[in-house]
Amino acid sequence: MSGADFTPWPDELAARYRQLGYWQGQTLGGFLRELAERHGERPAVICGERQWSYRELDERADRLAAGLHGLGVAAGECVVVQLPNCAEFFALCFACFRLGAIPVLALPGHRRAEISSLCGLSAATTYVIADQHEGHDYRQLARDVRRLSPSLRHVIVAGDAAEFIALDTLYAEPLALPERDPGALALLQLSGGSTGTPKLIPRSHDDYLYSVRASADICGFSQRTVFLATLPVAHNFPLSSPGTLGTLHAGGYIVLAPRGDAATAFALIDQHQVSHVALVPALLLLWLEAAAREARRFESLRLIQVGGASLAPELAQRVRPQFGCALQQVFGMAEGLVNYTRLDDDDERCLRTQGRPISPDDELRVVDDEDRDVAAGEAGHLLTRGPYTIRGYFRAAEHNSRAFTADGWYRSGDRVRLRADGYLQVVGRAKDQINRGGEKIAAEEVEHHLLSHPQVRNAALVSLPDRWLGERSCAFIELRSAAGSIPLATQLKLHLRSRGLAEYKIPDRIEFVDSLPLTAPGKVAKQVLRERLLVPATPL
Ligand code: OOB
Repeated sequence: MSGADFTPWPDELAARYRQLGYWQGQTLGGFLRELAERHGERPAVICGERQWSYRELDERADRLAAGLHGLGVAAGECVVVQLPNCAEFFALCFACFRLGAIPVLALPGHRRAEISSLCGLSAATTYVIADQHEGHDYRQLARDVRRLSPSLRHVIVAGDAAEFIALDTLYAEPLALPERDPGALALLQLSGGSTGTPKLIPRSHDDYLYSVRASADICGFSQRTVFLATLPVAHNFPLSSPGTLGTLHAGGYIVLAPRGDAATAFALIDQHQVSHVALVPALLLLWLEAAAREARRFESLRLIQVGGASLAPELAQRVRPQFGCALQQVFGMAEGLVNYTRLDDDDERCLRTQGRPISPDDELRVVDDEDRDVAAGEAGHLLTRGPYTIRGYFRAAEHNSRAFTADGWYRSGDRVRLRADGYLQVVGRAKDQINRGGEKIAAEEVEHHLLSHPQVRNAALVSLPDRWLGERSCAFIELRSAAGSIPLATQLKLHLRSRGLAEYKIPDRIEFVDSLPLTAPGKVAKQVLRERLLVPATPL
């Protein structure tokens, strides 16, 4: 990888992070090797009827690395991984780590628009999918993506491969592969984003593993931890905060849920005596309602972590009475910084704050619109730097000059209050993004797709408060002259789907307006639009 791909930390800080033991000089491939030596036959991953021990996962990673090598996948090449919660996800990611190939962690909900733009940005040579999941046939998606992505050479399928390569046929005799550089790029996470095109987040072995180890310690993960992965495992929260990797680090085991709904999850909790789970607030709400209906007890649960979107204190306070376990709030970002309430925090902190950072070396600033520090305890924009927060997005020099300050602070786009006790409260968001039940939608990306419709003159996507998801999306549309056929809301949605946009990005509501309100510099006044949505509609 060249310097332009991956902005390094300044040398003196890198030296400090090593000296303090945050960066331990281990690769993710080496991490699994060490765990397999320590935990051998203990279970590591449970996926439906299948159970893989640490030794088996380690061996599968070696054999898949050899298979990928045999296909011609080389160190430094990007591999777009779009798998549901299944054991193969782990075998494949660790195979990439050992080979030095870079997994690009796509979400199962992504479709042609997202995957082809990830392939373009990363020049991926390989795309890994499941045959089908939740009624969607990913092989059809792969056919479309392949047409649009000249760099793609291989499509690998877990399950029935059709004309592609079956993942199961790739297991080969292990090879002696060279050790990778722990400071090098290990994986690319997806940014929630606020711009027209997705951004990739380059994480190194050293920095990612630090966040995993430190998170597992903070969250009390141990050999007794049984972690239920309900959110898509490619997401940073269930992957590393402490998530599945933190569970492996602690010597516990992962139970993979194919989906997050209460019926599926509750059955798995009973069956495997699950102790830890990570949820977004929208899922917590569904679980609370289902548990209350069924008057359920959850003897094995020790900790429910909730993060990814704002958690209302009213919801937070229902956790212990309903589930009989502790609640931990998690405020994190795939770019790095993760904050946790601590296991011994009092109720006030657990219910009303979003925790404090992992590391003593996480630096936080809260600033006004001119980057001046606000008075202590006042709300402002959160900027951060630290041992596991990136210094720049992948191949995005121009965007980096806006998303980071000249001295390397990441502009999170979140508005927070930093309390005297060091705890953060998230009070809002300045970035142009909709947080739909934890799924992030970059407004500009959807607006660009809407503008591609011949009848749309201007479009603005804003958030709409929602009891179940926290926020939904509403598109305000200004049409071109009445000449020609006027599209209906459903036609605009069809238009977006035909462009291959993920379903969660399709606007929940569409409002046609004569003209969009503008601010003085001529930008759409989104605050005015959001306020309009709060005024009850006048009956006709
Ligand atoms: C997590 O990561 P991303 O990259 O999907 O999204 C990050 C953004 C944050 O900048 C913030 O806007 C929002 O999601 N967010 C929260 C929150 N946790 C994340 N907003 C309010 N309250 C919270 N507790 O979402 C993520 C990554 C690692 C751990 C946990 C979440």
